[in-house]
Amino acid sequence: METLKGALIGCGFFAQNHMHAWAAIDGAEIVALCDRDPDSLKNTAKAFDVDATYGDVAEMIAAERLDFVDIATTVTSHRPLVELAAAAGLNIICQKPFAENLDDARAMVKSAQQANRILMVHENFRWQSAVRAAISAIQKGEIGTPFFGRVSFRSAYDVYANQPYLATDDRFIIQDLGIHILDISRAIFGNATSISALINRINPKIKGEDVATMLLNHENGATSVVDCSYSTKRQPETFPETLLEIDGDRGSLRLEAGYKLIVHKDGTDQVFDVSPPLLPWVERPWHNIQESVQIIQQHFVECLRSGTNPETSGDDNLNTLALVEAAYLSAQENRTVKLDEL
Ligand code: NAD
Ligand code: 89V
Repeated sequence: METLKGALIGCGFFAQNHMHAWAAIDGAEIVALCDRDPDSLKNTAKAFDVDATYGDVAEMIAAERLDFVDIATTVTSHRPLVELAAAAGLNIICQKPFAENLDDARAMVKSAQQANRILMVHENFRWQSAVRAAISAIQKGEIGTPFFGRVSFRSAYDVYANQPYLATDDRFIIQDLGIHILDISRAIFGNATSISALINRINPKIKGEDVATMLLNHENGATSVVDCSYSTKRQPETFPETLLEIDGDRGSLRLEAGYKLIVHKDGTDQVFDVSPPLLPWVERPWHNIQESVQIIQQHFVECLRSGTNPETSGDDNLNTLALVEAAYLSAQENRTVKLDEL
């Protein structure tokens, strides 16, 4: 089988993880890099031994024979880059947040559909092995039908050091991190019909909100609370773990700090260590997220090979993005927002 050829667009902080993961994945290779910043481009090309480098995406697409592009730029560039790649007949994996707003996201999905190409969002938190273990226990019916969940991410880790835009953008925690946690809630309970959100800014040095508490009503009647904070000083510092408490009609499940999964059923607890493996290229505490990058990119390659729609496709991600938009609207207008308003 021929190796799929891809190009990375955006060689910044997080793209280094993409490159390590691509190097570990069979059946696909990154043959070209693009970044507007010459230093990032040069350093990434050197670190991963890629010869073909470009400062302009259109030039790269015209010059290279590619099967896919991996878009690892920040959100403002996602729509033009996705549309350019789709128009060139390329498959696309695009980082989250997928788009700045729902109209852009819908247009991006349409562009890939019209080109008959696969468009996947790099929505990787639901692919973390610990989260996946919890989701699969629930899907296997271990706790019966889930009716309540708390999906929680609370930390005071200094995320601004590596990603300075998180401190200066108007929107912060829901758009950057809450988007993952809302997506995990969707992976467990399915789509939501309404959301109520409260937001706060505790850290005076940043522009956006760093605390969000959201209440979701799901189509299947379940309720979930999705709570996120980057101003929670605690021991142990759990960055970047998502903690879960899920109640079902036959039992309950908890994913606790330290990747401890507890399934309670028939009156007893079963305890599992679901710590992510330490891949050769990862670094604590990011190893959890880094492993999920490799898993999601592997899923993308499998979808390209089989021609199937990815689990976290652009189309699917419209529902996660809608929750983000609805949460901001809810917080702004201090009311419950129905998803069908958007
Ligand atoms: P970054 O600013 O470090 O890197 C982005 C790079 O893209 C920069 O080098 C910039 O020069 C380049 N770029 C921007 N527009 C371009 C264009 N049109 N053409 C070519 N190059 C362009 O950003 P980052 O922190 O690496 O974040 C990138 C994305 O990854 C963001 O959307 C962020 O939310 C996401 N992210 C995801 C995770 C995750 O777990 N899924 C974690 C961290 C960051
Ligand atoms: O995963 C992310 O999207 C990152 C972080 C973990 C810092 O929130 O931006």
